Amino acid sequence: MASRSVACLLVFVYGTLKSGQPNHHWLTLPQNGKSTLIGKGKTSVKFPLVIGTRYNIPFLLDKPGQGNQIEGEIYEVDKDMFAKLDELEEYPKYYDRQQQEIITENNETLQCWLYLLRKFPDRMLDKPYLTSYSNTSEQPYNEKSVRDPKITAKDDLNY
Ligand code: PCA
Repeated sequence: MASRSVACLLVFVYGTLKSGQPNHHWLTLPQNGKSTLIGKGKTSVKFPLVIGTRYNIPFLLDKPGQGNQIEGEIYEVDKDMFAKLDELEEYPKYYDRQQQEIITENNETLQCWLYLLRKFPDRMLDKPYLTSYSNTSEQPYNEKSVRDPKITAKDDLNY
């Protein structure tokens, strides 16, 4: 009998991909693939979530145990959408990703992919630790299209 596997990709978003945030359109554009909102969730492990660089980018830093349990949204995506998210987050050059336990509003635990920074300057850990990200006019997120092309992402991290 032929075996059949149904790929189920769960992604936890905590930053600009959340609904109402500046990159949410990536998740809803039909050409990018499919995505279905499963619901809200939070990381089971604490992480530092900071806003950094001259462009006010939200970063979950790979320092488990430090910071807060991070609130976000869980999406089921297809392979095409997952590839698009990797493109947006410039995985693996910029953001890395890993699977983490996410606690749903029903207190279920799901293994979801999330994007995080593995390499970052130490002083990023000195910034305020958020629980839940949202874009604000005091610290407006700068989309890629408005960033200075002469400044590399790596240089920007050291800003
Ligand atoms: N986009 C991804 C990672 C950080 C960001 O701004 C997200 O929303 O989860």
